[in-house]
Amino acid sequence: MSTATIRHDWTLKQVETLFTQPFNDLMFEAQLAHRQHFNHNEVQVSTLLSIKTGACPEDCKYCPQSARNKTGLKKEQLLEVAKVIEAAKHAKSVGSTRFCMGAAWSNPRDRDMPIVLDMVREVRDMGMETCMTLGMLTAGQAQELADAGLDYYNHNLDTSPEFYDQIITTRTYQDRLDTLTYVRSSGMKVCSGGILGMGEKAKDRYGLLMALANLEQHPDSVPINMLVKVKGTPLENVDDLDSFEFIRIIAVARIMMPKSHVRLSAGREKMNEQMQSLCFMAGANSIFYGCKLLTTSNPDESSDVQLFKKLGINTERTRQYSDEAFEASLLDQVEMSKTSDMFYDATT
Ligand code: SAM
Ligand code: DTB
Ligand code: SF4
Repeated sequence: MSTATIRHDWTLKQVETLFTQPFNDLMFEAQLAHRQHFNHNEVQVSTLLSIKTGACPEDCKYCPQSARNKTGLKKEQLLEVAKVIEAAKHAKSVGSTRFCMGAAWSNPRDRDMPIVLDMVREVRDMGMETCMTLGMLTAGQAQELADAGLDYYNHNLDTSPEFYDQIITTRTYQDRLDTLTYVRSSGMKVCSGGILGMGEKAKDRYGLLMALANLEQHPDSVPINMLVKVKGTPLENVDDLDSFEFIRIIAVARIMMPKSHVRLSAGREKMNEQMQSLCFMAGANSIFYGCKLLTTSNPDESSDVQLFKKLGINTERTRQYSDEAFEASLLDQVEMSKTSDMFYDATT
């Protein structure tokens, strides 16, 4: 089987065969696929901001922001646009190229839309790529976001269709697929992945990857989260997933969706440098960068910069904006490198 073929007809058996082969063979196959489509020493970096925190009506069992989970999280209304811009400026100044704004909503209400659309326009005008995750969308809302210039919409399938109702009951798998259809039809790029380590079986992990890879078009970006176990959520005491199972899933995702960015997402704080490096070898080529995810912590920028330096990894630059915007952002990064040992390779 050619390693980097774009396919949408994966069967469970085929995914299992990929997954269960000897580790070195799997890693080799994933590297071949990765090198066919990407600069394998480049990682894309995105920074997250929670623009509306907590009190979410959905019942996602993993989530610290569900109103049903007593996690002691301080809730916050939708942030002012100025606060969002301040955070985006900081993210840009430390070398991030994409700013992802997340809201603890089932779906945005019509009265929220003008505010989030302003956020999109202003962050975009700063020369950063934009991403939002606001819950389910209507076709009309997806089009409004696309028209405002939103580059990516994140909406995860989270797990397999079979395991899904043990994790969320307040909306269906089909609801999620519908939102992904609206996002794709609006012209935005799709970011969709899931969470591992929620007590699912191996076949559920294969099922998640099948559901993603068998979409009409692969998601452009595939976040693979390791569950962050938050006290007060129903999953706080679930057993840890073996690290090699996680790395193998990254490798299988890389092979099944060879042209997509695979993001090593939540859970990096609990992973040592060696584990993260194996994930990059397996084909992960994107991370969340910055000391906070939405409500939980993430490794700080300097430890990521140090790890990238050890591995000879550069951050991927934004290619879609004008040379002027890119030069400005590059200058920011070079300036940073003088003061904080930032590693960006200005020659690439
Ligand atoms: N409320 C919107 C939604 O669910 O579509 C957007 C924000 S929600 C927090 C985005 C994603 O974060 C979820 O789909 C889930 O995959 C991930 N997530 C939430 N809590 C997590 C946790 N404790 N560990 C890992 N990933 C988590
Ligand atoms: C995704 O797949 N992971 C991010 C982002 N998309 C929005 C969120 C992770 C959240 C982890 C728990 C928290 O910080 O609240
Ligand atoms: Fe709400 Fe999103 Fe958390 Fe589910 S994952 S409870 S929808 S914020």
